[in-house]
Amino acid sequence: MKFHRHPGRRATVLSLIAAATLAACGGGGGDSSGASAAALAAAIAAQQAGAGGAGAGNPPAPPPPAAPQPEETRAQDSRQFTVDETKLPFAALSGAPDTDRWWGVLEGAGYRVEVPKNWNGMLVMYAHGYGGTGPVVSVSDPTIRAHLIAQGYAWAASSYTKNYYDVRAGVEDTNALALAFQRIASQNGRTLDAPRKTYIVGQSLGGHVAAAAVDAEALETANHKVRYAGAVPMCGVLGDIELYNYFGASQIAAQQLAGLPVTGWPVSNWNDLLPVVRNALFTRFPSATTAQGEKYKAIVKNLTGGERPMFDAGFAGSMNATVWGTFGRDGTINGILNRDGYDTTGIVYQLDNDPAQNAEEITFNQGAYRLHADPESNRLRRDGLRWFPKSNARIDVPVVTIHTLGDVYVPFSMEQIYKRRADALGTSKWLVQRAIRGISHCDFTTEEQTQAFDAMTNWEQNGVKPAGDEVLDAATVARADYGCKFSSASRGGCPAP
Ligand SMILES: [Ca+2]
Repeated sequence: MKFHRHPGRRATVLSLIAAATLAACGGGGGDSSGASAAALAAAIAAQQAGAGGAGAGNPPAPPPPAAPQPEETRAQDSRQFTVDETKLPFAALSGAPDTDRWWGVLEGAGYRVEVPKNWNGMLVMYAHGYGGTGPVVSVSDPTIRAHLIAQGYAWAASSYTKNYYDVRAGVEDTNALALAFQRIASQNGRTLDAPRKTYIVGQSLGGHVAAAAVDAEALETANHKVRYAGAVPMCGVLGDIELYNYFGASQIAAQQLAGLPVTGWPVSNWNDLLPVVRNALFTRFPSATTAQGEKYKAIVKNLTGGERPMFDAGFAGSMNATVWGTFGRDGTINGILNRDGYDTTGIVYQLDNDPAQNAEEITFNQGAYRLHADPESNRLRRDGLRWFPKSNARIDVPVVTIHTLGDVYVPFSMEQIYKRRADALGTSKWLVQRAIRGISHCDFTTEEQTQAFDAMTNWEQNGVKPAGDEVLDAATVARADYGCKFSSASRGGCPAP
């Protein structure tokens, strides 16, 4: 049992002070100057150690480690968030097994923990979705809470210390809570063993947190390190920055089809252009399109996963408006990055379902304004995870994902991108993906979620690899019954099994 798992916090404070000093001097904290400064410090330390003289029989003291080169800061670092502690207490579920329920604040994040009296020795961390940009952070209970405690699992959920799209905070604060599990139990008068296994499940941004938390890169770079035994990212942002590339590409396509092509980024007068672009593409937004709007719809279909069931309803629904709500922004993801992170250089716009490029598509692609991410925008950091953590698919534990087909906000293409990454790394044997016939974002039934969780745990505990869906074969994904295998029967629309 360790009570002192907080070295990262003190280091961060020191880094901020040092970074502020550097910024005042106009220094940017580049890698090369950092390396030379560290070398100089080491040389001075070695010289001092030598000058001090080693006593007879004593080996010379090793030089003290050089101070870490401070990182630059960004808008997100100076934003203040608070926990509303009156919202932390939570009640037992009626009809559920008897549990202990604890809540509090850990390192600036609110948390809830629930442990069955008859605990099975395993812990499930729940990572919540995007919490908006407000100043108060909130805890959410797992969507499969009843199932978890019925099975004897303990669960814990962090509010994260920060709102905005801060997956770095999500991973660090969720991991910090997992590491504090025994201590929290002890403080509440219950002595527990360390969890035999710790899993992580999450939705949307929390799906990104879950995928990033089981990635080898998190074990290498996070300040709070947790070795998870398995993960269930649901409706997750599994393509990390590719989600934002899709948002940028969508705005560029919409403007070009409306005859108001993007000529610079960000589009500072987007609010003026919005009604014109929208009216050029929709007779009723977002459910009825013009002829140009049909082309936009085809482009979005192909950017979000290709021809597939539920897409039409998803495009006509509120998630399309949510995507349009991101238009007009710059490439910093609201201050999560300092420099442009959007990149559309790899985007191929398709006006039809044929992967080949016809003459109209060639012209469209040649005319499309291209966003180029600054290579420094999301580089590895010296003080923890990347600002926009990667879901590289560098995995060696079971990962079972679910994703709705009609979601155009965090689209099904996230699953395809993640699968391609796993294929390229040879890690696909650890990945099972399930298509769900929902039309919105995260609109799963409880059954679809509990089945995915049970599939992952049965795989991890008993070696029984579960079935999943093929996500990359276009003909398979386009089938009318695609997604029927793992969608609840209550949804209807599928042939009887
Ligand atoms: Ca084509």
